[in-house]
Amino acid sequence: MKRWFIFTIVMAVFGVAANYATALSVSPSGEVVGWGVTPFVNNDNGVVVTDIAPGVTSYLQNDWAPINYPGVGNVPSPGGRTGEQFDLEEMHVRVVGDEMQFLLVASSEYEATAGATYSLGDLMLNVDGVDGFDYGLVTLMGNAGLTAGGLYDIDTTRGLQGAYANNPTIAAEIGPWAVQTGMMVSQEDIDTADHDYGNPNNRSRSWWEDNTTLYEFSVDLAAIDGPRPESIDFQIAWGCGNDVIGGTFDVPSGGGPGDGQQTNGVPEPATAMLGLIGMGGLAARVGRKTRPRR
Ligand SMILES: [Ca+2]
Ligand SMILES: [Ca+2]
Ligand SMILES: [Ca+2]
Ligand SMILES: [Ca+2]
Repeated sequence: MKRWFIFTIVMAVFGVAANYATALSVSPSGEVVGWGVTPFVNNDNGVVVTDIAPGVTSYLQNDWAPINYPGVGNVPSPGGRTGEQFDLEEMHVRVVGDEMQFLLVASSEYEATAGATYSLGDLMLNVDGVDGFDYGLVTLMGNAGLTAGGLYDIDTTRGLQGAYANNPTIAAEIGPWAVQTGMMVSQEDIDTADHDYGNPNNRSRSWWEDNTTLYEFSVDLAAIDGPRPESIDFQIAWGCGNDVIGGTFDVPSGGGPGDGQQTNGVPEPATAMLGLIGMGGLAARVGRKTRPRR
């Protein structure tokens, strides 16, 4: 018991240190450091895979859109090189301890232009299994004057701007793209990085994956009201509706010594101990990262 406790303390310190080292960076070969993810290595469209990096679920939508846009089909609107500016290309999701992390791969940093300039929306989350987004991670301070990186318990949301606001099919398919009002329940930094991916798929337009922006968003699952969600629907869209990426992520149960105690019916430790145990679990999970998820 005592040895286990010391192990937990050591791993907690290790976990905290690892937690602060989250600045997003990309290796010369294009691998996102700390994620083990190299964008564009898997060229499938509209699929979800778990074999790009251990513990990571990857939603692949490069050069593709889940919406069939008038005149161009399932590509970011309005198609071609302008549409590519709106391409939300990949989302990679994982949970480390109580932190749910999203790695978004996109063509533009917060704003893109097609006639007018439009903003990237917030990361909208449905956590309760009932239709409708419950929380939103605000991605850009300019959207509604809310705090960037803040996780908001949603009161009201914003509908699409621009032409697709008047297309009832597309407006309904995307729904809200940003938080209008709500209560901030936590806040974490948003990290970004840029990388030129050139022509990863040997298509006839090499420059379209240059100037790729990588975003890392973090959500504190402990800040979400109620029991830890078993699955979370997420979505992020441009305010104009020119592309949207989303999916359902199955949240792993905590794992590690903390969860073992709880499932064995041991009385709940004090809040501080929960934090320590969570950190131990985090470090243990990091240590097991070579184990494939499936
Ligand atoms: Ca693309
Ligand atoms: Ca896309
Ligand atoms: Ca909901
Ligand atoms: Ca691109």
